[in-house]
Amino acid sequence: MKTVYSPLHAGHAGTMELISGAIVPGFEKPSRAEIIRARVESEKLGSILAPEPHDLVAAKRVHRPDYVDFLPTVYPAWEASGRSGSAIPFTWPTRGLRGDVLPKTIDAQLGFYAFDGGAPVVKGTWEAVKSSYDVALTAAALVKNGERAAFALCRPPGHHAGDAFMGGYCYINNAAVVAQWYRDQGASRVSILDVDYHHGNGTQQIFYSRNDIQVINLHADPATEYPFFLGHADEKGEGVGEGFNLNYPMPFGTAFDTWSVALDDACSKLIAYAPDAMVVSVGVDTFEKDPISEFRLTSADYPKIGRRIARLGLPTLFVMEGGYAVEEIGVNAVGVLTGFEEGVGR
Ligand code: OKP
Ligand code: ZN
Repeated sequence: MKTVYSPLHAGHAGTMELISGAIVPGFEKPSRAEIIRARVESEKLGSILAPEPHDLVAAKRVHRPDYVDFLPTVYPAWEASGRSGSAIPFTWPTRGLRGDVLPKTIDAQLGFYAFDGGAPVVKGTWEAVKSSYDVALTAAALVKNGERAAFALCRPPGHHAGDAFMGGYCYINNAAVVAQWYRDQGASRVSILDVDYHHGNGTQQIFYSRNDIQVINLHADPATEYPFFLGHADEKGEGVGEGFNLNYPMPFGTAFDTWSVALDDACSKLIAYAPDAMVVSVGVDTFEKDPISEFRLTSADYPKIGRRIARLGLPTLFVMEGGYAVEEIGVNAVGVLTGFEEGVGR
């Protein structure tokens, strides 16, 4: 399959994050995408294409327009207020506070448009976020135009970003953008299968009251894992969307024997929905050696995930999300894709 990749991701670099009571270099770093790209080449997965530039119309189909317009202004406003490095919020409009009045200073606006302090903005962030969005839409067009599958090597990731908030390394929700884009291009139904270790709270929130986009998440139980405040099994969608959101929370220590049972069940629900196309939010932070995660998948398991997804027989767009064991991220992410190709071939 073809891969779409942009070097512009690399400007989103030198980020800092708060974890375990300390400010440390960000785990979501440029080498992640470079190692995956190198593995795509060495495994001869297929050609690597540059993205076509897109306007922000498709982003505004899933995100609030004021949020999308805010993103490119963040770093200039941060610099204009005399700061450098990582722009990070420290106050959020939680229960009991006003979430409906846009404040006037950049620090406050960052909190207004975020659900946590985990999406730092540095000088090159917007250009990287925009390139990640272009990568996703360009890869989606490949599938729309007849490719069985394509790989959007997105960085930064997107699945924690909701209609009007960033967080958890995410700014624009690439998977949500392309699912909506497929609908706008004429697909009747689209499924999003999110296999990242973390619950894709942004994707769930964006489509929660929709029956034309099915959202399925396999992830660590939010009772004990980030993003903590969404992703429970009883969240099934609302209104006409009821029954079209499916969550499979699993405990720390989950290995492929248990995880794959959830995947099989998810696949049966996906087939029953009969979508015209599917989007896979592919994170490989379920890996046993991931530095911020607690599942126990091995490198040998990732091709099995790809083979299982291939058996669904659907036009498939893989959108890169998480994975922080940088040394093995290429083997694991591309393992899903080569497994898929094997599954298609048989
Ligand atoms: C993104 B993706 C706060 C520590 C919390 C955030 C993890 C985001 C994961 N700085 N960690 O789903 O792989
Ligand atoms: Zn993750």
